[in-house]
Amino acid sequence: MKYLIKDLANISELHPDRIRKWQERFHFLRPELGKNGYYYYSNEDLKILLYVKNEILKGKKINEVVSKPREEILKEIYYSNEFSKEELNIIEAISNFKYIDIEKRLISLYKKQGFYAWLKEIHRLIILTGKAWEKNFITISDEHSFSNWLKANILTYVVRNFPSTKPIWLVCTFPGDPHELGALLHYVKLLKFKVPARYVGNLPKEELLKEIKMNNYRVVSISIVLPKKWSVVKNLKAQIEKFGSIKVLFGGYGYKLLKNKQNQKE
Ligand code: B12
Repeated sequence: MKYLIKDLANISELHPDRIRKWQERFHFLRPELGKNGYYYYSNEDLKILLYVKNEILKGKKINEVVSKPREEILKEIYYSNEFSKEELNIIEAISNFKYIDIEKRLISLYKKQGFYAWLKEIHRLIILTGKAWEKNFITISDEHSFSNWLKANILTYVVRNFPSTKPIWLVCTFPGDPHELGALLHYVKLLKFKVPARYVGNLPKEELLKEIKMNNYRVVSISIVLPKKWSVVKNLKAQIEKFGSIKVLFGGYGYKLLKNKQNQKE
């Protein structure tokens, strides 16, 4: 991934003039000059810039922070115990779009250790990507493209391994919640248990209700990740149950939090 100075400014929330000044004075960034006359910065430049900013926020002087050679700063960032070496390789592959390396690992894991090891590894990749984003090792675009690729990868696996049958079980996310991966993993587990299920991901509420009303689903699984109020969850459940004897199940990270909160209240 290559960045223009305005991208660095947007991500780091530093003024472009300040970044330019630091670059001229301290030389810790090494942009390449493009044929069009623009400077292009690398992922490493971005990481160093964010590191310098954080150190200054902690109270250090810029001269002190950049007195070390660039290579040493990079080493410090990489080996700050946030991630293991193996995790750093994965993160590097994600930020350089080398998904093929990750795909090969997933295929080999599946062949050697089977379905549950494969599923566990995908779960680990999802969480690792989130942490890498939080720690500024990858951008939000990296996280989005990687999770889209993971989604495609999982769905391809489904098409190759499970016969299509008329579904009786619908799997979706809570309307408006873009976190589809948890729902998708839940769906794959259902298929593994030979449940004829359909996955529709994130639908607007009206479309979801229409889908349930028009088909004879016996169970609907709704995955909640983003925080929801109990009343909103109960309301959706009641709206679905009006269509007949349909079992409505909720699950996911946000649902676990909601239930814990509810239990504390009682
Ligand atoms: C991946 C991810 C994303 C990806 C989602 C990609 C995708 N297509 O799914 C992207 C980048 C899009 C994203 C965006 C956002 N995210 Co996000 N994201 C995550 C992350 C890293 C992982 C979530 C996940 O997929 N978990 C893995 C799944 C597999 O776990 P699971 O949900 O528990 O599901 C399992 C079981 O529970 C079960 N299950 C799931 N559903 C169901 C249903 C039923 C019925 C049953 C029985 C079981 C079941 O099966 C699954 C497999 O075992 C988490 C951080 C984290 N470490 O968890 C943040 C996190 C969920 N995100 C968060 C936030 C805030 C956002 C944003 C709002 C951030 C922002 N500021 O922009 C945006 C959403 C913007 C919007 N449009 O609203 C917060 C949520 C905070 C909260 N709930 O309190 C988290 C926790 C990060 C954080 N620490 O703040 N995110």
